[in-house]
Amino acid sequence: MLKPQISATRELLPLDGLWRFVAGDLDHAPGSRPLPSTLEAPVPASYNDLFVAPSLREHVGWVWYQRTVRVPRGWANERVFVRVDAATHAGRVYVGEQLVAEHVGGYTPFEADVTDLVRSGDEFRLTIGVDNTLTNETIPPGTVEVTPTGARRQRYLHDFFNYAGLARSVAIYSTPADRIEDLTVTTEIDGTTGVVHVESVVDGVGTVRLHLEDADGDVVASADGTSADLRVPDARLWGPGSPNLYTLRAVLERDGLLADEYVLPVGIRTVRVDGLRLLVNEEPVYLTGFGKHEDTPVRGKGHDDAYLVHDFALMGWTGANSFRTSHYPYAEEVLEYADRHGYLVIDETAAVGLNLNIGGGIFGSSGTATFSPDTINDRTQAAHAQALRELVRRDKNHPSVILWSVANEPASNEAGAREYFEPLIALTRELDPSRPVTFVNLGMATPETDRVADLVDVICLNRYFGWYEDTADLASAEMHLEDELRRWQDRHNRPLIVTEYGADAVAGLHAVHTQPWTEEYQRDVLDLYHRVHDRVEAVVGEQVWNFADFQTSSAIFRVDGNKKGVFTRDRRPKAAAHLLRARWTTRQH
Ligand code: GCB
Repeated sequence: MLKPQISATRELLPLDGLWRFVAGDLDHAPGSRPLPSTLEAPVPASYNDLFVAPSLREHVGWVWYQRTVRVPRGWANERVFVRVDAATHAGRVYVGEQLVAEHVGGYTPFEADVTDLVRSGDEFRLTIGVDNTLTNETIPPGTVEVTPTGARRQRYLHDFFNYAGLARSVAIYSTPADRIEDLTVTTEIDGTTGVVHVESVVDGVGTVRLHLEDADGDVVASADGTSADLRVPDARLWGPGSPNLYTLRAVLERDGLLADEYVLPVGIRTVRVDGLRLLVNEEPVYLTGFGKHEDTPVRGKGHDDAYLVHDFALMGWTGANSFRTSHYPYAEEVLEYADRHGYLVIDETAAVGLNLNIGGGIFGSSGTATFSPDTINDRTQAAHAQALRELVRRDKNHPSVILWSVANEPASNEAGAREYFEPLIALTRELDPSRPVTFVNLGMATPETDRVADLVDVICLNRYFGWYEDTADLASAEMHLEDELRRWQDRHNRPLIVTEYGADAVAGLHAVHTQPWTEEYQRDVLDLYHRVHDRVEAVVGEQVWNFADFQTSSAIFRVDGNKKGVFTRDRRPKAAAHLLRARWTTRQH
């Protein structure tokens, strides 16, 4: 699904800014009249932390956004689309009273062709409903319970606040009647020649002509057709720290005239697994970096270019070369930035919390089977498959994305896990045979009890020795970590990435003794992992949990959120950040 853009033939009108806003069910048909409220909410932003009323922060169900939109005068002969980059977790779009789009899944875009409903130069009322409800059959899952006082309360199994609303941009855009609907780019390297394979989907009539330009704007290769190879002699490869990008100019010609143009950055690179190694451009890579969150004060999960740039600046300062989009697909702007700045990305679906025997990283057995007709079931699996399709459809052209993560910490040790995951992993490979696939394993599923790991190319492990286990006993933590990593290596003989390791630390809390929650303790936990990573051959990456402190649901083991950030929520470094910088800026990868 191509991101809207301004090109020689396309226009884009962002609708970011303040929208009228109301929470709750409407007593009239959506879109039929102005919203009955004086509240206004910014787009993009989660709505939860904007206001002071607890009922809005903890709201369960639908909220409504509305504004008027004037269609640019010059769009008379164009097709017009409404595009929503994300509505968390379900969205409905109305043009006037007409329902034009419905979508489930909170972190991937959707759109509607509204050409027949709007007129260039005229205004229309745009209303978007957003539902934050999570059930056993959504990705991520959750359950709505009724409290003793009769209030509805959303429960969920993931350890981050259930921020909701329109956290990414909304826009209308135009395309010509004949248009390029989709482009799929894959790359290979043949000696010193880069081969760029482009599959185009055309909606309408015309001939596709492709031109690849280098950074100076010179055309280095051209080809025609909906399935074409562009060969680039002496290609400058895209890689970690060397973000060489070409520009693919895809043109649709009809009767010798320009019908449509779409411009796409292209990085020529390969990625594959070879034994214990993860290879990018046939060179072994070692990932350093973080599991992150889209999380900032006030905005919640709202995309913000200032935080985008600052977070990457801080990651660069630590020497990180990678991150995981834990635990959902991030805004496309994040991946575009990673492409331009040479970061390696593990791209994850929102399948987090498929585990009824863990909550917020805390082990505990509810005794309920995770995979069963009443819990995580066939319909959850169907929603999960759709989440994978939409992830790959959106992110397939980003060179920064080197690994698809199917899920975070499912109950991969429980009965039914293999039956649930085997088709999903196969689907991911079918959707994109060009990238390796992973899932992120949790500590309860050991090499001996896990039922899924042999199905993936790279095994990602979240481990909390020194925090949830071996608390305040770092010598045992080091021994147990090494022992377990070696068991994974021996059993599966494939690359391991430690995608989570860390400890909570309250910034400013210090101690000379081994004292959990202090900055020194957090630093020492990371340090012990590093010693072990360096001793175990199969470990090809380390991503600390987390880049920054983030908000969670309220719990007695959370202090205004999760404090495992090496930066505070306002992005100030804790002692651990300096440790990472010392290691990652000097380490030979
Ligand atoms: C985990 C989860 C992550 C939590 C983390 C923790 O294993 O993947 O979402 O935030 O543990 O801090 O408990």
